[in-house]
Amino acid sequence: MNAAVSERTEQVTLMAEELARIDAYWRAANYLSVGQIYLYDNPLLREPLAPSHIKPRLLGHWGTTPGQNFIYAHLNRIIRKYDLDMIYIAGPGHGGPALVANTYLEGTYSERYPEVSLDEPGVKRLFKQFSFPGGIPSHVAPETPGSIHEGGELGYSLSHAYGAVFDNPGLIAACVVGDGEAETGPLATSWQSNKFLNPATDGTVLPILHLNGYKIENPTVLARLEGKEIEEYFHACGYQPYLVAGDEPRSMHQLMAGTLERIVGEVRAIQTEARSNGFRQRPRWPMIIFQTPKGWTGPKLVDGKPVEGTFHAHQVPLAEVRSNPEHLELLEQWMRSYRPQELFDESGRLKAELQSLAPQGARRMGANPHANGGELLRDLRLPDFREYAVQVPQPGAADAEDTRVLGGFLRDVIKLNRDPRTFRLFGPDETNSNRLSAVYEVSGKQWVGEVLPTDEHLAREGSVMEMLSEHQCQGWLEGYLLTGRHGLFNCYEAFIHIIDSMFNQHAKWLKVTRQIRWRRPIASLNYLLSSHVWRQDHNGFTHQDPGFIDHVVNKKADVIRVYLPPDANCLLSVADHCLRSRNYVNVIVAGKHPAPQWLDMRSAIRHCTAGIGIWEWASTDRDAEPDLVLACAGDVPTLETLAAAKLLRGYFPQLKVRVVNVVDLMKLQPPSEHPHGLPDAEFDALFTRDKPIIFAFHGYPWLIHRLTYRRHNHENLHVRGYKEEGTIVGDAIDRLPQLQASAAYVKQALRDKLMDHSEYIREHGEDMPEICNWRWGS
Ligand SMILES: Cc1ncc(C[n+]2csc(CCOP(=O)(O)OP(=O)(O)O)c2C)c(N)n1
Ligand SMILES: [Mg+2]
Repeated sequence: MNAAVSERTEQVTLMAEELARIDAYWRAANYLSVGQIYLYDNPLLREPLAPSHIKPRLLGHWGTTPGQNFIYAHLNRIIRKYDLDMIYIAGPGHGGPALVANTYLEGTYSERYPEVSLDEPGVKRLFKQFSFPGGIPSHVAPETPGSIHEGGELGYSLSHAYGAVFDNPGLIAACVVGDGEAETGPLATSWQSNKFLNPATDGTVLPILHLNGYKIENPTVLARLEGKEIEEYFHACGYQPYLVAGDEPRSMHQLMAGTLERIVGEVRAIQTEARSNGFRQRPRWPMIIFQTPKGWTGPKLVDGKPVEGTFHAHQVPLAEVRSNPEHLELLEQWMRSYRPQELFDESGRLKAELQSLAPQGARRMGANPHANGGELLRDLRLPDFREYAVQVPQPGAADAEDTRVLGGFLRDVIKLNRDPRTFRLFGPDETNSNRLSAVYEVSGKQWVGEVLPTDEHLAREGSVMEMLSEHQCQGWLEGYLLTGRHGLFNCYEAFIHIIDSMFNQHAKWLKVTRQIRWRRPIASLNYLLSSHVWRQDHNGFTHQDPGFIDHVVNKKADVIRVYLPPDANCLLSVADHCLRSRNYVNVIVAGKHPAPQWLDMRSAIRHCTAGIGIWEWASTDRDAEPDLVLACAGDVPTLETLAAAKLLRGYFPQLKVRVVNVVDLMKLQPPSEHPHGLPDAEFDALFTRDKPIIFAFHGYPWLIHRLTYRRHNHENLHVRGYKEEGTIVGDAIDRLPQLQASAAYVKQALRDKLMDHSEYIREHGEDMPEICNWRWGS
């Protein structure tokens, strides 16, 4: 890249003394970073380096680290100067040593972990623990003070940053984006977040593209753009890019300091304008293209090969320090090049004149409460969900669209939590399609791009966030939750798979934070999956996949919950519960089509509180042992099960059938596996120890087997899942020997009915009237 991206004046921002101090601070961070990667002992190099001072296994990523240390030191300066409320998001989270070093230098690390003290034994401990058994991860992690972003899986930094600043007008999220990271799909789309950021009511993101030229062993696409392409690219994305490029520390300090001053001025001007005169137009937010050598200040040549400024600097530039004296010598030279004796005092503590470069108290990026969102979290103000109840005088006597009913509740959740706004609804352009449109009665979709008169429900400021990127919705929501707010992601069931991996990472984050005492619980990540698999025939095969539940259930039981409310009142009860919960991922699967309603609100609350139960009104085994258990989970399987129960009643009046409905899927697991699990005795009481069970399930059948394989009656369990051929009644007959004699006629009638039905559908394009108009009570 050779274009100067934005005109730069050669001004002097830093006086010589300040420049020397900020450079020393940077050197201290670099020294502590290299120490973490290599040293087991002799942390301040008080004696010549020997192989015994080196860790047996060398791990860590040097390449990104010096650049991030440089950025952090300069952000500290600008925070202090302008009293900024800023958090730091490390996209290349493999630069763990940088964040650990900086939070240690500013004092937050030792506050969180007193054993890593601010003296020589503390430095030794800091080094040893890094990527060491029983120590800390090599990446920025939940353990790292000041982080809301793991960064191990690249791609989500900028979405997290934007999520963090929505409705946080005073906050700036400085977000370092790796130039390799920038090639991922999620990151590439996240530049567009600026089309959704309101300068009056939201905070700011300062993207800093870390253009160090390389990934693991390839150049990066952005680093090899030509001419003005990179400038034009970011300009077209709506930013004002500033280039900070070079490798000579003195001029780079001046350039970075000057650029940051200018950017703070621009951000303030944008915000003041929008906050005093109202929103006029989408601002052109500044960003930095930070072009420095990968592994800057590290070894230039190793074994005759260039390292600094090449992909060879990505991880551990000197790999054989213990066995190769030349490498050991190079490491010692490298570490001494930072002149540790000028940086740390006799006790091993950062010298006082350098300590004063860090911001104070909660302004330190490692101590900013936004990065430990639970500290700021307040309960939502929730309306009484009972007031949205569908009147159900008898089971099946009313019809409703479940998600539309929920929409009324969510509308009022939005209304009650608008000032300040602490709740947002996210979705990839499906909020209306998922029938949550009542929310638009009180709030629009936030959008700061051009608006045409024919557009609907767009607003400069609103609680609904829609962009056609599941990654973006997920990333925004995570950032919003991690900074102490609440939200819900509504999505088509089939396409939620797109963020499988992001879900994994968030679930891992939650799991780890449970073990970290200073991390306060955050609001749960709530998914509402609608437009589900059973009602997508018109959209076709692409829109059908219930496998997200299987994926979610793979995760640690203490962080995941899966709910399949069978009707609207149950959905209301479940949603209310999920919005109150903390530190979970809640998956709710619900229908949006008109469907019979089964439970009045009182019964729904009882049923959902228990999570599983017998539906007495649908069962015929009251005064005797059941011959058969019909179980169901999911709205359509519930409907099919009830239809089967009714048919069986007609065909075999003497048969004792028990209907069990499952709302909380985790009830099926033993309590040793999941805290919601039913004790074995209760499970046996519901499902019997020896009677056939036919379980109609929303998703793939093997999930139910997986959850119940340790239960007593598992060998009698037959699960009918998604896309199963045949009928529940047919299955029942096959499993009840006492019916065999009379069953042949019934089976034949069923077979004929199925044939008539498929013929009818092919002819008319919809179900037969007797199916459409079927009612439980009639
Ligand atoms: C999604 C994802 N794919 C692959 C990797 C493996 N990986 C770790 S670091 C890295 C290179 C990152 O390059 P860049 O973002 O430019 O960071 P930097 O150069 O600052 O180290 C890759 C591919 C990953 N962590 N995440
Ligand atoms: Mg890179």
